[in-house]
Amino acid sequence: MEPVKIKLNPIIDFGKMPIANAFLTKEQFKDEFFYDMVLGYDPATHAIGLVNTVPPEHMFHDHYAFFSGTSRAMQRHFRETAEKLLPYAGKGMVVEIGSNDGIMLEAWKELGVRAIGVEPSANVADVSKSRGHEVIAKFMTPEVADEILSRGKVSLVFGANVSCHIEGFREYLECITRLIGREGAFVFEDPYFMDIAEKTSYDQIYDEHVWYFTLSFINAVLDPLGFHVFDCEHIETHGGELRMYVGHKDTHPVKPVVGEWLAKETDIPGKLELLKTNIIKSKIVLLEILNRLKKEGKRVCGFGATSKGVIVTNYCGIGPELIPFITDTTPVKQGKYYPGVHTPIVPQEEFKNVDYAFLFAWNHFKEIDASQDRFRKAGGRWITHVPTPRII
Ligand code: DWN
Repeated sequence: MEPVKIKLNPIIDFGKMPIANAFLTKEQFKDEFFYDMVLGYDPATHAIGLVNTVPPEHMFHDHYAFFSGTSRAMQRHFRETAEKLLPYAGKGMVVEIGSNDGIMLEAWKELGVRAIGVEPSANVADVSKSRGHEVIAKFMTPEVADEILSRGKVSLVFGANVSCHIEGFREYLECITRLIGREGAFVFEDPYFMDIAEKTSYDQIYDEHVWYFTLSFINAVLDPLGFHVFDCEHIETHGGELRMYVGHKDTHPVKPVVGEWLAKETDIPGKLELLKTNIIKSKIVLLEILNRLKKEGKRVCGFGATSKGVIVTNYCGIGPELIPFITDTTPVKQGKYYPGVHTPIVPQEEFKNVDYAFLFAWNHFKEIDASQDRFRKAGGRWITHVPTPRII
């Protein structure tokens, strides 16, 4: 069968955007890289993705700023996921694409399963290697697939928040289906477009996220390869994701739950149009809130210098005049400036003497709220923009 061809028609134009994980020093302001961020849709395959992509070397390199291990809840999540997927690990190896600092490789190690990480950002891969993990510090290519297969049989390939980053998605799936063959499984979890549309969480749209997945799209790409999604489950991480299980059509019958989720994916063009309208409304209301707090002389800061927050601040035009600083626990982000809007980022220890904190890390709300009792007790209030801008 012919491989799919994807042609994205522009739908939502966000204007110029910086690279979401490119935290800057003052000296770097003048050379900052911007691109036109436009979300597009292909009616033939239901692909939703960025019309203009950024070369991966600009985003994933030896100073990548996101370390998966920064959240306790995510550490727990990966441990529980490894336990859940243990039956798929079989007698072969597990391969994790985008293994970052080794948060999940550690879980496999504890479970006594041989796991190989594939991670192109050298600095995070080094953290993982220093913990004794087997990591190939490269992008996933046919050559890397050969290298892995030369090391042994693969039972399971796993990827969390990485598959949506890969521009050559069809070629990537070709590599993975070669790795797992007819018997193995590929399990991946990424932001689900239906959640983004429902929650107006437009801040999931940025340079690293080339694709916004639906089951309909994944099956369209897999079908000519002889594979399909045979199982899926909705998970709450990162604001709503779909975990999909891929296997060969002859060996993995489709479970009824897949049909149930597919049935929800109706009228994707209509949902994109509604998202477009809701994004504009969200910007207006959020700016009203922040301007009012400023007029009232309230002290406001940002909490969590996330990639997502870069989109909200740049799209809405929220600079240090409305949010003077952002706190974050990641050492490599501290002392730097937020892409595009150049808001200073400070250690979390400096999270004090504020009345309102904008939750850029809204996806970690439960963990953050539980850890910031003092802020709440002192009368502090959170601001969020998901699903609609409001003070909590
Ligand atoms: O897909 C991706 C996701 C999984 O991670 C990548 N493209 C990049 C990254 O996106 P993000 O930056 O939006 O991820 P998070 O997990 O929402 O980032 C949380 C940020 O907040 C980190 O910089 C750590 C920080 N944080 C904090 O300062 N205090 C987090 C917690 C829980 C805290 O208590």
